[in-house]
Amino acid sequence: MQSRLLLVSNRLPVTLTAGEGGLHVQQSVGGLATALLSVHGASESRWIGWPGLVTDVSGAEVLAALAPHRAVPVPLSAAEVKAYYDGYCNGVLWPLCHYLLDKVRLDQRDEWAAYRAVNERFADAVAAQWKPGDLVWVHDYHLALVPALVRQRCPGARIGFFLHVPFPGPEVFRILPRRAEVLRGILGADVVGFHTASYAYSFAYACSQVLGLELSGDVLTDDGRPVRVGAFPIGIDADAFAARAATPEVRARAEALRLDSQGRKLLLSVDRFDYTKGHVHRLLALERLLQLRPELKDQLHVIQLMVPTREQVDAYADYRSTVNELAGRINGTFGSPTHTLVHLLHRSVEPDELSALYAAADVMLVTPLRDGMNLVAKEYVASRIDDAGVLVLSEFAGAATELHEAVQVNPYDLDALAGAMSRAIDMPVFEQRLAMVALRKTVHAGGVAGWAAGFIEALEQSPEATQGAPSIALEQAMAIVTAAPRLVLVLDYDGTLVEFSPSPRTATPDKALLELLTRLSQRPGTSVHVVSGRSRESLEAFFGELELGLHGEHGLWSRPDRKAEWRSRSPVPPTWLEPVRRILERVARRTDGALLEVKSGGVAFHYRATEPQLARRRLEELRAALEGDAQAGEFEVLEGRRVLEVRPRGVNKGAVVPELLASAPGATVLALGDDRTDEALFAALPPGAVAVHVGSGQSIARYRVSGVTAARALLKRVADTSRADRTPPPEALQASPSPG
Ligand code: ADQ
Repeated sequence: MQSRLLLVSNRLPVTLTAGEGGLHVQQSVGGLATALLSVHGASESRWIGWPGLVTDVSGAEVLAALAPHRAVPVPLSAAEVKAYYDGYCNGVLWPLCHYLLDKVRLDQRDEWAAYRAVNERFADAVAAQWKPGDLVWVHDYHLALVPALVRQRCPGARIGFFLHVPFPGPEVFRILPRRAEVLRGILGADVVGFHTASYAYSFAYACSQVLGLELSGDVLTDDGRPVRVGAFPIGIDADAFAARAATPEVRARAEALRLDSQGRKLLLSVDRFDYTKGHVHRLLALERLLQLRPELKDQLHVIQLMVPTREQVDAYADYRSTVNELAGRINGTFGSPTHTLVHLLHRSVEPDELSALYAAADVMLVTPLRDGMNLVAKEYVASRIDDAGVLVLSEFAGAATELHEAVQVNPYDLDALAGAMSRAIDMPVFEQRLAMVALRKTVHAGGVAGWAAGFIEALEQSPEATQGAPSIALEQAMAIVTAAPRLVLVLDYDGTLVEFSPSPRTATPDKALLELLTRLSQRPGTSVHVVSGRSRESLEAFFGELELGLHGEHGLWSRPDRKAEWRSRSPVPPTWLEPVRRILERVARRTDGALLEVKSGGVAFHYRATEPQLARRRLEELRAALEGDAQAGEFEVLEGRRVLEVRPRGVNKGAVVPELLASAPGATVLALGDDRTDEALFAALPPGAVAVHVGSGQSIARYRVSGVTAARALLKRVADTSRADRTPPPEALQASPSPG
């Protein structure tokens, strides 16, 4: 790997504790630490995170303890840990991402403030380490704001973000009061990774619903900046697990565990002691199984190994007593003085002991209510070098998308869960082997090193951040524009001057835009025209008071200057409007998120907030319904950005250009637009005009800027420069461009 990697996660791979005789260093437990250690160990990376200490320890002492691990500490106070970590991360985001809505505490103002402040602190720490060429890889829901905050501090950085937990369906995610900020934070990254394609899709869909962003292929475009969204399923170091399972020590210990079980089947579960992991449902299902098959009470031995976690969060304390009570009830009902059926072990174990438990377990119960991936399932499979044992796996763990041969089950369905346990207990050896051989193949094929390499490769290939950096050719063209004695600006509105928002109704001009347009209109020798698909009423409401030329409904209506009356270029309403409106309305009524905009001479079907697959189906339906009439008749159907427009044939934005030129003979023209409807405008421009496409995608315009921010920056330069301040260099004048 050539670039240096800056790993950023809430916890460092090692946890420091202050004790007698100084600091103690321990390896951190959990899926994220386990996975990233292999990446960190193998490369010249730095790991930025919280070392787990809240007591006062001198900076130098902490740095010395962390230096051998190439770890850079982000200090947190006890109050911050309470508000940021316990409060917002684990009181809001964690249960929300796991669909446990009764545990989500949404009204958390102070906790949110702490979350933001801590994310800022992490971003500062990254910026202090970052050198050009370094890759920044931010991990998990604790640090969702960090990608955007790092981009502000290091605009040229390549930033990746990986979410280790599920991204919930947008209907669930949208209840989060800070949803827009969280999405915007993540979107600061160039590549956003998830464990499954379905989480990636949910994220993209939430971005479209909440922010009005578009997904094309696997790329979301945010203000012209591409953000790649993809599935990168995490794996484990399967060879290492297999090798450990083969050592004499582990074999002997596994044998001892089997002997301890006295011929009974060992049912094992290993998880952090977290309410998402499904301990309660698992015990309830076990109880049900024992009620249905009482003979099993002497044939089973159940071990639940549970690493304590997040004990400061209230929901976890209640959970512990529920689990303890349930296990007690089962033991009281089905155990005997000589046999304790369920053993609850609240602790972490050493790797060899874990391997031996995996190797000895006849049935592995991995039944979380929701889990991003779940590494334990994969670790169990990799440890079964004897090809025996049965994995019972929740459908709601990300691992279920890969481990098809497991006994998959809905953990909320207690009958089904009891049934799955029963099937696993009875599974004949040949069937176990058939499944385990296939599972081992899958787990060995998708290792943790490949996961990290795949993500880093995607990050390295992501396009350079070009925000706000116009090309040299555009710089030269702008020299001509700003020096021109007479200038005509022709500007599209949505997607050019303002960002797309979920509904066209909310995309109103902000104060900064109104000021910019006012300054441009007051610039000597300059006339400014807004040419938009919007109705003349909207344009009048937005800009009626400004000295602008306004052109609505793609040039059907024009008000060339503030004093002029609106006039139309073709008769309104056209005869086809009502029947076409009825067709579109019928479809819009059946399409969540769709919105009909009826104008005087046409109608637009907006589907910005519609679920993408549904939108695709509805568009096919509309095209089929309108196609015949469109070909024969007086209207045409045009697809813009998340909108289908039906409008009079021959009326397009290009129609306004001849009149603008006639009113300002010899003027230089600067035109900006982002949409397919702006292509007609660009095509009608005279030679020498400067046409600028805003955003990605194809265009006949010769120049391009990345998005709305860059488009506004360009216009601001025009406003800031009058002819007197700036004379173009002679070579720039010679390179007089024409729209291509
Ligand atoms: P976790 O919720 O921590 O991870 P998981 O993926 O199962 O869940 O990883 C747990 C890790 O801790 C495993 O490596 C396991 O061996 C270890 N572990 C658990 N109990 C232990 C014990 N008692 N003693 C020793 N070790 C123990 C989060 C997400 C997951 C996602 C990972 C990685 O919640 O869905 O798979 O990150 O992305």
